[in-house]
Amino acid sequence: MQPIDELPLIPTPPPGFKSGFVGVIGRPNVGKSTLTNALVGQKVAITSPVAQTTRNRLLGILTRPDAQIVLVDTPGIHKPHHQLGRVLVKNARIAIESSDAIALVVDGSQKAGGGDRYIANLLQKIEVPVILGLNKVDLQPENATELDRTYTELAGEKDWQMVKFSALTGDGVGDLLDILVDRLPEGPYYYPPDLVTDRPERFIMGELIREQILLMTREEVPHSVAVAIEKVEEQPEITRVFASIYVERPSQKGIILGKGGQSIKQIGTAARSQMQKLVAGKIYLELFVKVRPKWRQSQMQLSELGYRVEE
Ligand SMILES: Nc1nc2c(ncn2[C@@H]2O[C@H](COP(=O)(O)OP(=O)(O)O)[C@@H](O)[C@H]2O)c(=O)[nH]1
Ligand SMILES: [Mg+2]
Repeated sequence: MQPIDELPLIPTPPPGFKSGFVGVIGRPNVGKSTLTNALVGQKVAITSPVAQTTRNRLLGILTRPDAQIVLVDTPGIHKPHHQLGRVLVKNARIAIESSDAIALVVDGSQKAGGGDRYIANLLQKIEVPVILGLNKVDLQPENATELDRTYTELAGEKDWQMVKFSALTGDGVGDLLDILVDRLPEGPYYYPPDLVTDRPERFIMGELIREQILLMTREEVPHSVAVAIEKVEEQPEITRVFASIYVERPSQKGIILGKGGQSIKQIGTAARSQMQKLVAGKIYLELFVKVRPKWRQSQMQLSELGYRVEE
């Protein structure tokens, strides 16, 4: 018998196998996380109409017989105002520098703007191939010639390949995938073929709770929220999850709880039904709301809550 440490967890790839890291880059809200999920074929990243939904660099892993693509979903690139914002943008830059290819995602339902050009100029200085991905084509107006031209120009300047798709409907996502595989070098399996993300289940659970808070609360509350999974008790029939929701002010705690606890109940119910897809058996979810003033400004509290600059 083979000793256990020699068992092949990661198989040897067939000849000609392609693999690599693809940085998914773009302004906030253009659909980077939706695209990551669409390519992986499973929800690994949370999405919402609120800017800065994605806070941690997250890998979405897609394996097919001829290739393995490791998608690096990043927070959007923008001008930072907070310590948290600075950590997010710095991590996006690190992702750019360590990629084999870049998918620059833009909102194809609107003309190219200053934010897109700012990122395009950042990318001009790097060596790796860039694919310009026009997302949200399902929202394009009937006659989009003029709109498309603003992007063909942007891509033309830098000699980038351009592709149109909708991450939401899945239309055209296969074309993007083929282009990405085409651009990747030959390489090994970086991760076991059945893995879809590098994040532990606990992290995804916390994110699914945060997603519901983003969807149900408005204005300044979303950015002030962090979720920590305190305890997971796994039993054959049921998984018990205890999570804390951190906010910065007592007024925000009030909003999350809602009248007579109505909002927190709704958040819990919706998050539980999403989490149900992750585990076999039933889920019991208990949420606590806690006030931690200025957690976003404190490097120590940021790292305690799992936000780190990865160097
Ligand atoms: N109509 C439409 N909406 C999309 C599409 N892709 C993403 N969205 C929506 O745009 C919003 C932001 O998406 P998200 O993936 O969180 O953006 P990110 O900040 O770039 O990661 C969400 O409400 C998505 O549902 C698309 O192809 N079509
Ligand atoms: Mg995102």
